[in-house]
Amino acid sequence: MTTEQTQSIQVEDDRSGLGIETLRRAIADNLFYLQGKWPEIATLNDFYMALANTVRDRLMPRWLNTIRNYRRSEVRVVAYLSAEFLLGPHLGIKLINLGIEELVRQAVADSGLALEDLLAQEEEPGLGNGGLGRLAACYMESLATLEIPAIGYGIRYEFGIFDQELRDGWQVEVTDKWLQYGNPWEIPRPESAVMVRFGGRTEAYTDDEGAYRVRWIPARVVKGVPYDTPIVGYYVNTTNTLRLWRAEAAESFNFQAFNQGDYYGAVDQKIYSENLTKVLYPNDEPLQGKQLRLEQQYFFVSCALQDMIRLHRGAGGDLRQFHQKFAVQLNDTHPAVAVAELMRLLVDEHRLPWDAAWEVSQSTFGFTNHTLLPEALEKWPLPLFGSLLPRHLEIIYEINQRFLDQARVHFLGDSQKLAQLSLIDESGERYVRMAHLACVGSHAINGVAELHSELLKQTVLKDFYQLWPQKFQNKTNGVTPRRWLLLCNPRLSQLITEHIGTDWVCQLEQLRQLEAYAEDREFQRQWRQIKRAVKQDLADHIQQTLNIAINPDSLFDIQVKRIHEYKRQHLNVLHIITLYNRIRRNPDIDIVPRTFIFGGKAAPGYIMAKLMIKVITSVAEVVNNDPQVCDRIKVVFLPDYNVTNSQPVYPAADLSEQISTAGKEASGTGNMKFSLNGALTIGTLDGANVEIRQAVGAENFFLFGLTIEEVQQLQESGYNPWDYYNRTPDLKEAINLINSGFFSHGNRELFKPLVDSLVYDDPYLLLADYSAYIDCQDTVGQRFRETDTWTRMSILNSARMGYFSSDRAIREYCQDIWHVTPISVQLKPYVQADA
Ligand code: 9GP
Repeated sequence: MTTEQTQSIQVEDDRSGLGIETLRRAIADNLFYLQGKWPEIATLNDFYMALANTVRDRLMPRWLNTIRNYRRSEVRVVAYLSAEFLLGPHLGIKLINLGIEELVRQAVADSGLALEDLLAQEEEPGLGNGGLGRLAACYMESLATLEIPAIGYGIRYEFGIFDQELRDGWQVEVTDKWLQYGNPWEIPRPESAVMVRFGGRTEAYTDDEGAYRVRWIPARVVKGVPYDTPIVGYYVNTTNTLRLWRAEAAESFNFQAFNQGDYYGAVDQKIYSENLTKVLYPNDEPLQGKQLRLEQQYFFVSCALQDMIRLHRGAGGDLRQFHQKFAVQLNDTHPAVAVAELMRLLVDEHRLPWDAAWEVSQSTFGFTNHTLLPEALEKWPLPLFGSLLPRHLEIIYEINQRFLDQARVHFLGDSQKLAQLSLIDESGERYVRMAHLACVGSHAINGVAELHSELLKQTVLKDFYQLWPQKFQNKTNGVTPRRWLLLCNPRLSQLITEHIGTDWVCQLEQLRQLEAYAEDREFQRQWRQIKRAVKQDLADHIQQTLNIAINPDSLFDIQVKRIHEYKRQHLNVLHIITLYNRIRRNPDIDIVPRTFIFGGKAAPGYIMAKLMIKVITSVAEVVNNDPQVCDRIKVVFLPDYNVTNSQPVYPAADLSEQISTAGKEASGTGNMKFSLNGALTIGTLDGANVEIRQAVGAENFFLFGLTIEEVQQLQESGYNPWDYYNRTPDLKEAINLINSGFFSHGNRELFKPLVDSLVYDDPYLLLADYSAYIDCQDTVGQRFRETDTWTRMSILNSARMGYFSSDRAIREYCQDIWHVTPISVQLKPYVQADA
């Protein structure tokens, strides 16, 4: 978009000007009036805040005009309910999506500053753990770009995912303080606060018309205050809202207690309430007994549904048509209690008959499952659930009874099947099964990659699939090309645009035109030159921050993601040690120099994952300081892996490690970001790897390892890792070296739990996949030496990744689940009377 075009849609308002001098003055004004500073005493952060507010002003007309659309009664709005939104830094993507990056860069330069320095000031909102939260962020961006009316609902955690520091090679968690300097991207809306109840009891009564009803008498009430963040689409006016809720005390100061001299008691309620949205729960930890987590889930779901009902009624809507106004997506089981809450609101508060309310609810909800891991399928102990949400438990019983009556007809005489389907797990201690509640209450259920969706039907949701095959769908994940190519890899983006034009940014399939250049010597040379330059940037960063010198011409072999046994970072470590042993055995051996780069956080309570970090950093210490090998192997652990830190990493990869045990990774999205940026993948047939391999071509993907069927067979036939250990000399040598204390200053105890788990148990089959992995890595090394072949494969990877755009995924959700259509937003000056 040209400057003229950008300007032609501005409203007549003195804060939307985009001239360079106007922008420079706006930054100076904001510095003075909002930050209360003049340039000489302003910090870089002051300038960042001034710039952020300048940009925010410029998106305001789009945002307000978009909000006007939600209010139109005939417009169906997507409501994406997610306990996590991992947005990443705002400023960079907003500049790109508004098409004003170069103008702002110049205005900032005219103020004597560098845009990059201001971008680096932003504390990203780390309101998510990893893939699931980041997916929600990609989807919000695509919804806006595709001009779909949508609202994201979630929690405004005061403390997001912890910051990770490394001390002596161990992960240390440090509190995230993303709000410490204020957040220019949000607007609190206290006037739209809602009340959320907890605990207490229920009581039956007869209403004025003689009908039997139930009322809920809560033990306490918390106020939910919305904070709105604009999500700007790419070169469109649509700017959707992410509405995050903060808990506050309904009455923040208890004067009765204060007057009686109980000063601390007087603020108790405030502290209790605010605790609710204090901190994000790290995943990968057992949830049972974590009452606060259930409180968080119910809190934001109740806020969201009350908000939607208010909006619907405000537009004159009838609650029997609520589902025509809103398509609500449940992002995993975290918001599943919404099914019971909507029923409560419709039946108890708005007096709809049960059957009508149930029809509305089922037509409203869709449910996305993101994992097959049993420990992540939420279930809440009945006593905990009942004491916190007594009315919801009654409603769930009622839903269950009606559901089981229906299922009974289908599975005549099969009481075991009914027990398996029930919303209540009664096999031992009793639990509410949240995935079952989500399935029963939704009209559509989807997995996040083809393989995962199939496995859902065969395993965890098998019984539901038998009952309702028509409800099941697949929606393979996608990532937004704006952040994950255009923003994070400007050099490559420019090269692509020079050859195929700009359409790829919104139609990623257009990348296929690059296939024509895959053999072109000059294009290959430019492609390589860019990869070399971004690798050099990362190498410089690593040198500056970690004081490790790495060779930009070495093969950058990267594994960045949460640390988890199923993701098998320790298999990668076994390969490093194998190479190390080869060099020690034969110092003149000719191997391709490699830099192994890791990044990722371990859940604070996941001891084995933390030990995996320690083993990586310990191997790094030895290898990087061994003069015999350190010009051929380097190992780097990048601390505090988050969205900001990940952006320079994907473009710099030669090799992307996607090596989970087959059947464990639902999809993965990092795999897509790497491949889009021209990395080749070494991977198993797991999650979206399967589809990535199909898309890029088997010859452009390094496949290894057991298939799901082979994993199952091996486990059923009695897998014995000890045998693999004994009969594979290189493996034995690598494991023995860890066990000997070689990497732990002679301490043989340190890694014993990790080694014992591998040789005696190995639930994720590292030892069974080891040989195939090493062989495949040897092929990678050979292929990397064939520079032209490697470059061609790299180009073809990018060229064929079009399918994995979040725009494609969102179009599918819109068509198959939400039944919503785009509506373009007209920019009118914001006039009160028209609102
Ligand atoms: O583990 C999955 C990951 O494979 C997937 O890409 C992501 C987005 O769909 O969701 C992750 N699941 C969770 O974080 C928790 O269920």
